Amino acid sequence: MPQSEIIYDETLVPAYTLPDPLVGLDGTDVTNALDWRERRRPEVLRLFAEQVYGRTPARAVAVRCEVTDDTPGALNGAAIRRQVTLHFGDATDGPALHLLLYLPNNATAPAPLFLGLNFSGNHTIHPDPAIHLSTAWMRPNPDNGVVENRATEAARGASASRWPVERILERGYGLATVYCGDLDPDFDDFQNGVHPLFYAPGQSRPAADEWGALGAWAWGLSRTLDYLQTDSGVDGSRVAVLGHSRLGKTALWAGAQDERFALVISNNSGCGGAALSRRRYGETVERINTNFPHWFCQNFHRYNGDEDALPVDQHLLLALVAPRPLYVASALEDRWADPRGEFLGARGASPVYWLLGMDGLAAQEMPDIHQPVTSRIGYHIRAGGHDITAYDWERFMDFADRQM
Ligand code: GTR
Repeated sequence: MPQSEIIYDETLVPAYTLPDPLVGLDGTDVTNALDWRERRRPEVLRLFAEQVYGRTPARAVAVRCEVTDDTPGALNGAAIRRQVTLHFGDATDGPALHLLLYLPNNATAPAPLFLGLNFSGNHTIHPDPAIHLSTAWMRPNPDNGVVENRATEAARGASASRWPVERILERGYGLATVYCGDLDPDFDDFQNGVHPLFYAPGQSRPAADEWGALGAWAWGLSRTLDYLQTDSGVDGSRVAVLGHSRLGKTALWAGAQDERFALVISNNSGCGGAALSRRRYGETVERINTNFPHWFCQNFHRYNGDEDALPVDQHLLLALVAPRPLYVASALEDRWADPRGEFLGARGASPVYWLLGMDGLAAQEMPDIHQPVTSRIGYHIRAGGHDITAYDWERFMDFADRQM
């Protein structure tokens, strides 16, 4: 069936009814915090697991942490740099996740920090020559110094504009990052990364309700947090998880499942992230499942062109963060990610925050550009396109100063 035209006109957004966060599947109202916590929250979490992202395996695997670098006075004295490899499973050649951590050098107490996945390896976030050059599979990208699926020295610092490391340290935060491809290379196969660690004998792909790539990436964020909570330089009770675009969808799913994350930040996460699927504005469920068949679980493909049949919508994903602080950031020209749908997703999560005694998103209408809203659910829309910029980071840090 041919896909319909891309909707970029608000008047063409179809009428829709969102699932009520405070009405259970059985039709009964959720009237108090305990009922949300013990009944509706687990139900919503299960629906996202079974129908959208796929279930995350409950079984623990062995994790061995190997510190490969521990350098005070890095970045001209601004940082302590640590690099730690997390080896998963018992095999010596099993999957490994490489963590890069910068902490303020002059900290007098364990630092709060931001944790985010990166798209192309730790060495792309800063030109610091001591960052280990990733040897993992990369999508070929001549502009990013990736030749034949491998990073080259030319890739160092290629994404530095997205990671204002010195500024983060100056504001008293640490930064931790890992490459998503260490957990699952971003293509449709499921033969590498962490999925095979959890296969039953004879299994070679996740079942219809089991995790896709986003699920594995989110799992890796939680394993990274396991490590961070053991690092004496880190305040493990103040770790914010953030991500841009596909990695913003992932940050939301990680923050929804793992309540140890103290703050959850979505940057331009769009379809399958903060944006409401039922609006069908810009990227739709069918388009995302067609272009990226491995991101979500197979069950999610049932909703291609049939968003109204979803038992959830993305406001409910955001509601799973409650009562913790949540920040949603949009960009004006990023129409593919549906900025208005992201705002409405955030607003739609508010009733759960109210029930839990918090303000939700303190804006009825979408604010103008560069007018951040800083209630318990924060929101801004900035000028420009699909990216994560210094402006976004400053707002995230302002919000963390206030809410975390
Ligand atoms: C796009 C995709 C978006 C977003 C983006 C990204 O191609 O359609 O959902 O995830 O990639 O991750 O940069």
